[in-house]
Amino acid sequence: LYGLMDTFKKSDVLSIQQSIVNHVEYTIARSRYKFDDLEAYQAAAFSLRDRLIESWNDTQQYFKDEDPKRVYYLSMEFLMGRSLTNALCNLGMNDSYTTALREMGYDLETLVEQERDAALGNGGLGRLAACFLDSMATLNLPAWGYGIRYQYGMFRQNIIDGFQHEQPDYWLNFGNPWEIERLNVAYPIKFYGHVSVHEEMGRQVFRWNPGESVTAVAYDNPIPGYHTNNTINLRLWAAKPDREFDLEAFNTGDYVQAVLSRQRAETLSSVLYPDDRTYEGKELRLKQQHFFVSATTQDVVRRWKETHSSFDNFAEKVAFQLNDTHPTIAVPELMRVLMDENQLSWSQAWDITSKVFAFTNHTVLPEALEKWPVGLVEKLLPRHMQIIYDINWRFLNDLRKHYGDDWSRISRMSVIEESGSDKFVRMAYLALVASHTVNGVAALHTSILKDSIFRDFVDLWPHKFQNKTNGVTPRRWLAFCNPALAELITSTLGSDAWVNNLSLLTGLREHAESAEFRQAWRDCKLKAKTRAMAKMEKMTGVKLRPEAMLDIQVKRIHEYKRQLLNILGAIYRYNQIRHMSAEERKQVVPRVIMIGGKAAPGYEQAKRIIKLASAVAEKVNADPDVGDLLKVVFVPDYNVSTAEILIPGSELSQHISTAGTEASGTSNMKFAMNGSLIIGTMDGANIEIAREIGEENMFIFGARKEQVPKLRQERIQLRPDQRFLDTVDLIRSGHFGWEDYFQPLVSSVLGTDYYLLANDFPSYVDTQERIDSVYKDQDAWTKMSIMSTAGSAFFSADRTISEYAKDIWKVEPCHVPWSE
Ligand code: DL6
Repeated sequence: LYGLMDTFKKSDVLSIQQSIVNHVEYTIARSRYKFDDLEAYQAAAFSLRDRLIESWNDTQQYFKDEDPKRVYYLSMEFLMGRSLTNALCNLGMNDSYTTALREMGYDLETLVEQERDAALGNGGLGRLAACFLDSMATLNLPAWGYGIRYQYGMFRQNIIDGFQHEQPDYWLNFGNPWEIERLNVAYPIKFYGHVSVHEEMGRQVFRWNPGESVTAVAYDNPIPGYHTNNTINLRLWAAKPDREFDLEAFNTGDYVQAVLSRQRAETLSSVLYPDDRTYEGKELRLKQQHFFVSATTQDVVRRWKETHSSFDNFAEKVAFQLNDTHPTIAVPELMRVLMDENQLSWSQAWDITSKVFAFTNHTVLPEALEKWPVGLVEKLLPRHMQIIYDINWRFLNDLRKHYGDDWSRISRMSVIEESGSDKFVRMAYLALVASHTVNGVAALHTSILKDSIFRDFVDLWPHKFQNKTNGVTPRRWLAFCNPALAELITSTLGSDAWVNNLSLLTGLREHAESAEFRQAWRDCKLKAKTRAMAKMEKMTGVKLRPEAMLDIQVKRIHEYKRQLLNILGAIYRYNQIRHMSAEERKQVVPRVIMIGGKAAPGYEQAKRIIKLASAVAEKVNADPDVGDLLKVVFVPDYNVSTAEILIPGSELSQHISTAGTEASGTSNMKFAMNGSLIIGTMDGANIEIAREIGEENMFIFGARKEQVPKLRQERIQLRPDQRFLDTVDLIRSGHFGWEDYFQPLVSSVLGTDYYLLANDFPSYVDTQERIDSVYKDQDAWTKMSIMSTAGSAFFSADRTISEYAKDIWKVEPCHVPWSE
C-alpha cells in the first residue's frame, strides 16, 4: 500500500509540474525555461485554481441536483488575506506542491510571499466573514458569499516620522489568479430617476424609470473546504458601464465625453471605505450598497427561476444573512423584484421577505449605526423609498394595535426618524422589522443590545433575538500559521482530527503536567517568537532579543480599544526602569511591547495615538539606560499576512477595551488558540474566553460593565492615581517631544475620560506586574499557555457556523461525493 501511495504522490508531483509549466507557457506566456518567483507563484496559483474549478463545478452541479436550502451571506467586506497556502492546505496538497516546486528550483515559502493580500475589509467584521466562508465550506453547507470586488482594498499604511500616511492598495496590479471573471453573469443596476404608477388588470403597477444604470459583472472566487470535495463560491461584483443605457448619449452628444462618462461607472466599485468607526452618509457608499445587493438579489432570483416555476417555497429554500446593516437595502430590493418584476402581491412578497432575512449586529457604538437621509434615498432609489415607507406604515399600524396611543414608544421604534425637518431611515430598524432573527456576536454584546438599542423590539418580539458568539477558522489561525505547534498537537493527540473538530484540543489539558511536553511546547513557541521578531525587525529596524517576553496588541486604532492605555503602561514601565538600581534591573523581565493597526484616515485622535506610540518607541529604544529591558515597536501596515506571523509568536496579548464597548473581538480568540496569554478586561468575547479556559489562566483587570455608567459620572470629581498622573505628565511635559500635538490625548484622559483610562490604570499596571512575576516561573507560564490553547475549542468558527445553520438558517450539510 505504501508503495502505491508513493507512486500516487510521484504522479501527483509530476502532474503538478506539468500543469505549472503549461501555465507559465500558455497563461502567462513566458518561457518554460526561465520564469521568476512572481511568475512561478502565478503559475502555481493557476494550476491550483484548475483543481478548485473542478471541485467548484462538482459542488455547484451537486447543489443544483439536490436542491437543498441555500444560505447567502451578504457582506460589504471580506478580508480574505492570501489564498495560496490556505487552498493548498485545505486540499491537502501542500507537500506535493512543495516537492514539485523544489524539484523545479523554487521554494514554496518564498513564492507565497509574492501574493498580495486580498484586503477587502477593514478589520473584525470583514475577517469574520472570511472565516465564516472557510467554515461553511468545511461543514459542507450549501452556502455562497456575496460582496464587492473593490479595486482598491484597505489602504496601505506607511509610517513616516511616526505619522500614518495612507497609500492606495491597488492589489490587482499583477492580476488575481484566484478569481474567475464571468462576463456572462451580469445585471443592470439602476439609480435615480422616477417611479410611475399605472393600473393593469385592477392592480397597481409601479415602473421605475432610472436616471442612471450600470452593469454588475460577477467574479467568482472558489472557497475550498478543509478535507472535503465541497468548494463554495464567493461571488464579488464589479461595476462596468451599462451596455445599452447611454447609447443615446453617443448618438446625440460629444463622443469623447460619452466615453468618459461610461468609464465613470467603474468607480462605483473601485474603493473600500476605510472607516469602520463612524457612519458617513456618503452617496457613493449607499450606491455601493445598492449595487451589490441588487446584483445579488437578481442573481439569486434568476437562479431560482431556472429550476422552479413559482415562488411558493422560496422562503423554505433560501436564507439571506445580513452582515451588519450595510446590505439592508436588500430588503426593499427583494420586495421590488418580487412585486414589480415578478407580479407578486405585497402580502406574498412580504411573506417571503420576512422569512428569508436574518441580521447580525456588530457594534453598539451609536456613531457607527447607519441612518440614511430620506432625501438621499428618495433621490437615489425612489422605488425603494416608497417600499420602505410602506413597510413602516404597516409596522406602525401593528404597533398601534399593540401599544395604542403610546406615541413616544411608536416614534422611538419607527423606521423613519424625524428630528426637526430632517428625516432619516434607521437601517438597523429596517433590518429588524424584516428579519426573522437578529443576533449579537458575543454573550455580553447580545445582552447589551437587548437592554439598550433594541430594547423596545425585544419587548415586542422577544423570540427574534439570539446570541451567536463569533469564532475563527482554526485552519488559517492555528493549523497553517503555526506549523510547529500544530505538529506537536497532532503528535500529542495522536491525529490531526482536531483541525476540523477543535473540541479535541481539550485533550491537551492532561499533558500540561508533563515537564517533557511543556518543554516541547516552549520550543514551538520560541520558534514562532523568533520568526515573529525577525519579521518585526525587518519591518521596523529595531533589534529584538528572543529572551524578552513578546507582548502584542494588534487591531484597528480606536479610542475604545485603548491602545493609549497600553502606551501609558509602556511609559510607566520605562520610567520605572530608568529609576532602578543595577540590582533591581536584574529582576526585570525584558519585554517587547508591540502595537500595530490602522487608523481611519479622518480619525485624528487615533492618528495621534500612532504618533505617540512611535515617539515613545523612539525614546525608549534609544535609551542606553533601558537597553534590552524594554523595546517598544509600532509595526506598520498590519494585515492578515502579518497577523499570521505575529500571532503564533506572541506570548502575551492585550484586549483591553473599556467594558461594554468591544462587541466581541476575534483576535483574542486567535491569540488564545496559539497559546498566547491574554491581559484583558471583562468585555466582548473575553468573558467567554475566561469561562472556557479558566479565569486563572488569564490576566483580567479593570472596571466591569455594570460599574461603567457610575464611574463615568463620578470620574470628574475623583483624583486619579498618582502613578497615572506622573505618567501622563511625561507626555505633557514634552519628554517624548510633540507635546502640543499630543495635548488632545492628554486632555481626553485628564478630562471627561470617557473610556476610563484613569480608572483602569492602577489595576492595569498591577496586573502587568503580576504577569512579570508569573513569567519568571516558566513552568507556570507554559501551563497557562497550554490551557489557553486547550480551552479555545469553543472559538472555532465551525462551532459558530453550526449554530447559525441550526438555529437561524435551518440548513443541512450537502456533502458532495468525491469524483472518480
Ligand atoms: O463581529 C466581528 C467584529 C467584532 O469582533 C468586533 O468586536 C467589532 O468591533 C466589529 N465591528 C465592526 C463594526 N462594523 N460595523 N458596523 O467592525 O465586528
